[in-house]
Amino acid sequence: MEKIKYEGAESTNPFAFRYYNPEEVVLGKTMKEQLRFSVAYWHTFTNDGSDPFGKGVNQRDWLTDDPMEMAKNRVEASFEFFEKLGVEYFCFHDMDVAPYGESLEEFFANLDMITDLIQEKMDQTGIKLLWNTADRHSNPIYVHGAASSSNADVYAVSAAQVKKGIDISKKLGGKNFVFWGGREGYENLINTNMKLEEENIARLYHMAIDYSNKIGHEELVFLLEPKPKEPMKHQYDFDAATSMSFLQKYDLTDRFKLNLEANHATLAGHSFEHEMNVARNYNALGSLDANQGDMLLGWDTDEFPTDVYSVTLAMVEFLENGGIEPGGINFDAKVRRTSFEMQDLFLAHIAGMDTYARGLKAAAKIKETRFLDELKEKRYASYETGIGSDIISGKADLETLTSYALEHNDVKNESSHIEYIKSKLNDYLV
Ligand code: XLS
Ligand code: NI
Ligand code: NI
Repeated sequence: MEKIKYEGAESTNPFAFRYYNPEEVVLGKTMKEQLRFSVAYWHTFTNDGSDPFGKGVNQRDWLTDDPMEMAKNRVEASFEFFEKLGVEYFCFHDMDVAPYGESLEEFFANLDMITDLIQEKMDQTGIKLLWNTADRHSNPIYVHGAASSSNADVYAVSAAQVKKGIDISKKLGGKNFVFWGGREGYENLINTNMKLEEENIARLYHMAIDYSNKIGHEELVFLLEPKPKEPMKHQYDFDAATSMSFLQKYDLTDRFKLNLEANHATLAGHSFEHEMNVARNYNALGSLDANQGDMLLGWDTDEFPTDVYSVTLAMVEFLENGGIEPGGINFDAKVRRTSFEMQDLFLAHIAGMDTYARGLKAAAKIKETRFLDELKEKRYASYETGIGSDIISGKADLETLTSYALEHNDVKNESSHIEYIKSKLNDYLV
């Protein structure tokens, strides 16, 4: 595989970008600076393509029987992949990069060895860590959860993994650390003390903040990643709004923001842009897990994003947020089982990157022409003057509003003409 280059929309080379042109300037920044793409280690280098009905199918030339050897092969393969793809960031769970072995101690030693190798590669290539996280869901000890476990010994192991994760983040110069709920939630409320479990999770997050400060890693942004279900029937960090009220309740908003995933939004019955809008309103849009779900399926299919319409609306929120640094756009996405060749890893990432590039450009045009801004200004114009501005400024109360209403009860509403607006929106996409 050669290095993937931008060749323009007319290119028929499948191993070329047709829209993602890293050096092209969009709204004052290059696409590369705006989008900050990241590869997810788990889906790209550890996933074997198996599903509940069949064994792994993925052809990968780093597979061997010796787990440590394989972990090293993966580091080699991954940095070759990042460089050839032209992606500057990557993300991983502790379990993705190093084998657990026989004990927690052995796991930590394996992690030290592998992260030394990763550090070397980072130094050689300039590729950076977007975020890392502790996988506190795949080990069988987490059967009742991790920080929400009914077993305090399990809580301790989970805390040790978080500590190690923060140490690794410091070692590799990570700017963000993700907490995705995993098994933090419940199957049965009848045997669950939800209040205690949520308080314990909050306690762990405070310990994480304290420890990051203690080791001089106080720049680290913690990111909570909402998801409504899967693996648990009910996940505690259901969606952006639920997660923000959790963070506020437990006084965690100073150091925590959200990592929002497109497919998690749709599982929660929201759109990706809805979740981003909620996060923005709390000044808590931290990073994005880019993928898409299948509206006909009810689980986290983690498909590569190819839906330009949805990505454009997400990019509108992204630009409203002034970009996403120090977060990024991480492809938390896996190739379909039928795309089992090595080269599919390139094709899938190219598809996702081109889709985001098109979404970014469409959203930039929407922003430059003030299409949605004007629409909203006009729609809410009644709050600019008169009684509306009294409501906004706090001058109005129930009595003044009542006397106003009695005099103005001949209310006139305006049509939204939403069909015409949606048709105009299509002009930005096609
Ligand atoms: C699972 C999550 C997970 C997080 C990282 O659904 O998306 O992959 O991003 O733990
Ligand atoms: Ni994710
Ligand atoms: Ni997910």
